Amino acid sequence: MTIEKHIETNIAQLKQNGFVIIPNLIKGKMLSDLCEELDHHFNLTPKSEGNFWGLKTKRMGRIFSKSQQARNLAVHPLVLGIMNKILEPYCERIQINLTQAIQIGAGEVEQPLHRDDELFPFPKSSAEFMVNAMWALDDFTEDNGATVVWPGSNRKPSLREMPADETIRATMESGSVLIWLGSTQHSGGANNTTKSRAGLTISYCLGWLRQAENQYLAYPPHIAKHFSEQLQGLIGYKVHRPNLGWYEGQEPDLLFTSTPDVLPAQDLFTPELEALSREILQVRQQNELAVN
Ligand SMILES: O=C(O)CCC(=O)C(=O)O
Ligand SMILES: [Fe+2]
Repeated sequence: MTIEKHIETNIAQLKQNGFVIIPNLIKGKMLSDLCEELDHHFNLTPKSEGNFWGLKTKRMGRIFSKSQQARNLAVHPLVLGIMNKILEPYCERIQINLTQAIQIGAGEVEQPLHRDDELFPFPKSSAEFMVNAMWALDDFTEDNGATVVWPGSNRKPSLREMPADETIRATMESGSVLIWLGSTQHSGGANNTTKSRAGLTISYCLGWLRQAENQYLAYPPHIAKHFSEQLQGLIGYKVHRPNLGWYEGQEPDLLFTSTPDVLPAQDLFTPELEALSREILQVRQQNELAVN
């Protein structure tokens, strides 16, 4: 199957059910390196505070600084292809909303039901604002905290109590990825085993929204300059055209090289807007010529 076909098939399921599981997308050394990198940091991280985050759960951000493999996952062609297809109708470029590695500890209770797009105070609409990918670092099982998902809740108008008989546990093997829409109701599952369950969330959103995790503080220029150009753009070091997110009227990625103190502001338009503004100027010049 071509990657385009793969993307289409997964999107059809996402739109219908609000989530999709892609089994065993990474394996071998890539998976073991990812787990090793994140394990090291989980061991240093205290448990989170608050009932939403979970009192027996560890959560950590700034993942692209903590794991080289996570940088590769963020631009995985199939996952990024799905994110782009869902979000691009509503923006000029998509961006990273947050990274969070989540280790649900033994005995943790089920997280409160929620939609992730409640972050953005906007009525539920046919547009999607964000989409999440949860990479399983451990096997996700019925008992150890596999994400609880309410299939089809993305198409339901308003939040209501999640009926237990309508929910499923997103069980999957380590190396698989669960993708769910920001409009899908879900929660981190209860962990009724004696071992923790770890997953890595990489969340994407429309390029004109405020990011949940402040990407410029997480990865200031001296750190982000070591990332791939594609990842730099996703973090936000590229203007969302027209004219959103510039530095001194220029593309912010100029900060990765030495920068003169004084810079000219540039139009950072889409090609369509560029053409329109040229056209407006031409018409004005022609009118002036006609008058003179
Ligand atoms: O850990 C999970 O399975 C999901 C967590 C979640 O939904 C959240 O923290 O927003
Ligand atoms: Fe969530």
